Amino acid sequence: MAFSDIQEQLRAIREEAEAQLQKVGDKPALDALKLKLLGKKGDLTALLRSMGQLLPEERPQAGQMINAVREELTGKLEEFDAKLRKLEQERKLEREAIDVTETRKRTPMGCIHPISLVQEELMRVFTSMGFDVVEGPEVELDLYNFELLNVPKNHPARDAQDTFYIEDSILLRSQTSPVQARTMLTKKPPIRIICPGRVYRADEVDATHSPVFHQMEGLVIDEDVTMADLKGTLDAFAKALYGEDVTTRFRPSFFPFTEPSAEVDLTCVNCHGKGCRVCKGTGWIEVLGAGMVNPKVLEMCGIDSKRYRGFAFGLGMERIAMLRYGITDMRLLYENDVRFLSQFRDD
Ligand code: 2NM
Repeated sequence: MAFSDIQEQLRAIREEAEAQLQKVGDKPALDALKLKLLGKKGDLTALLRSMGQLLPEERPQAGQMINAVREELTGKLEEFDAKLRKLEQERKLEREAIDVTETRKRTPMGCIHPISLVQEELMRVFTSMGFDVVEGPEVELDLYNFELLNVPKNHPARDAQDTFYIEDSILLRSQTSPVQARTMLTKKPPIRIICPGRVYRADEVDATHSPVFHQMEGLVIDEDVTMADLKGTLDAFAKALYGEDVTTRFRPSFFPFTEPSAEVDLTCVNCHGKGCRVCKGTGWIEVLGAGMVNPKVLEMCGIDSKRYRGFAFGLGMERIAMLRYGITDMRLLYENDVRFLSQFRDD
């Protein structure tokens, strides 16, 4: 081994390195080349070991030359490594690119059930008049559903033919008034509440009946509350819901929990009173029951009937929804056919 051999081999290593580097396409190939050139068992290390065969005075210069090549190659490999990393980063950005202007199919949105729409609107109208919304249990005691509301023991409504009993004195509420009885027992007047919710009656399903339906009942108790306040409240409600030309008509009726009692008609919202098929030519449609709370009910619920009186009313939300949206069969409200429900979207 002569000095010129070292020179020749260094030239060959550099040439080989240059050629191999051209072929490197990824990090593993680069690492392999690095090992081959600069590793412990690599070409340059082997050359360094062979220096023992040189004359002692040749060794320092040969060592310098080998180290210079090592540095040069190290630099080149590092440069190439940086280039590879930059390339990989660019590829990654390209792969992950998101076109923010791309238009996509819209996610189908649900919509609000017509009964919920009606409940929301009724709550909006009555809360704006100062009523609070109160809810209560659907599984009730006979005490709150009937007894405290002055419904006598022999009344047909209490019959298992009409009401779902769970046990002797436990039932599915047939109206939302038990919530009002509970409120009277626990709160001091003045009371101004509406109670919306689900109620249960043993009815066969048809176009106008369902064993489960939705009511909203209202109750006002204060000193000096009169039938005129009831009439004014329901008139305001009718106008808020259907417009200024709609009013109410009271017809005498009977409920055990109110005295006097009335059935309340609204100006037909379809023909505005002229007479049509919806109102059967009368110009009026029955929508509410109402009356002055029976003093017996006030007393049983712990309210002094000498000092306080009250009015109450109740309506079926299905009926309001059917009138509002021109639905002629109540079953549509419970079948949850998307073709029906999707007509009530408000977007
Ligand atoms: C109606 C009709 C008339 C009513 C009465 C009461 C209570 F709890 F105060 F006695 N709540 N709701 C009432 C009165 C309900 O629904 C047709």
